[in-house]
Amino acid sequence: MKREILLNLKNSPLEYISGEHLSTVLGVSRTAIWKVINELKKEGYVIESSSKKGYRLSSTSDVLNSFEISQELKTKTLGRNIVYLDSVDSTNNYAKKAALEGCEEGTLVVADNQTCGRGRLGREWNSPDKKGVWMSLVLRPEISFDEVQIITLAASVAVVQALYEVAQIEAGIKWPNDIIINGKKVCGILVEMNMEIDRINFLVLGIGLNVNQEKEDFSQELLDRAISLKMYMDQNANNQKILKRNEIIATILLKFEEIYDKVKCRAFEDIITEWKRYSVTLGKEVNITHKSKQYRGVAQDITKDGKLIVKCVNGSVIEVFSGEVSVRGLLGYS
Ligand code: BT5
Repeated sequence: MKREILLNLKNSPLEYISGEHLSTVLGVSRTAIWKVINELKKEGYVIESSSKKGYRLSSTSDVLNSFEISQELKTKTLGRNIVYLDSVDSTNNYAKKAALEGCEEGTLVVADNQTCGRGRLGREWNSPDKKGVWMSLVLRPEISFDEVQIITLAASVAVVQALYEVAQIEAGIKWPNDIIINGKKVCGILVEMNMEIDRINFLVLGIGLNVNQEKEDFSQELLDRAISLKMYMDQNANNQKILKRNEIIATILLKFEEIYDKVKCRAFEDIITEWKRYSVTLGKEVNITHKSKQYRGVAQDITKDGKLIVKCVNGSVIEVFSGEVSVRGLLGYS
């Protein structure tokens, strides 16, 4: 009954619906309706109540759950099996276990809160409650170990395109896995794999996207290099769209599905071409840290399997693999 009440409220976003109308349509008492409305409020839905007019769902509700995501979803396979969790250590950890137990490709694990969100190389990923999109997708592509990087590139392109579609935000990609707005990181991508000697069993594609954080939600250290969509939109008075995490997730999945089809038919060049359109790294001077050694040079290109080609100041040209390095622009973070 909860879903029916929600759908009724959603279908008339501008008008109040009376308790009496709901009780007639659903064949239950007004008290039963009132109880369900209170449950929905507890789940985070903002519902305006008026004793005379009834109930109205506020457009500011940003509630994340499987139902909300599937309402928005337009994909064929990705996200058709959704695991929603209030809180989890890491959605990547959960997705890995689900994959080991044989869950279907495209299974989506999404959480409001991560207590141990992870970045690359054992770094921490700050994932405060209800402030962002913390999600992982289980993938079973037929690619080799050497080609895994294409998934990070494909996901980066999908996120950039989704941000434009949802909020007309023009983001860029900092190699290998950061999405940048105004020179600050709004999203990070972590691809982890499970493999045997000669083949990949599955990949877990983790995406962490800052959505609702205010400045105060970041530590001083992160504030210098991180931003949320809300912070960006608050700075741009002409862009005041209300952000809904489920809509953002559904759009990322749709964009990723389009580009993942290219992975499946091995059209890697197309993905690289798209990636280059959004790159903020190519042509820039970069500092590369690899096993505590520093290299300085200009990022020239990426190889078709996603390695960054850097011409070093000493004239040598090196190819760097994402797992090994940290890349910094010479002027600040990006
Ligand atoms: C990443 O690592 O950027 C990959 C982040 C992936 C997070 C997702 S959330 C869902 C899934 N479940 C997980 O447990 N992880 C994935 P890396 O390139 O190593 O960047 C990590 C660095 O980014 C940290 O050392 C901080 O400097 C910075 N950082 C941490 N939290 C951040 C945040 N919320 N926004 C921006 N920067 C952040």
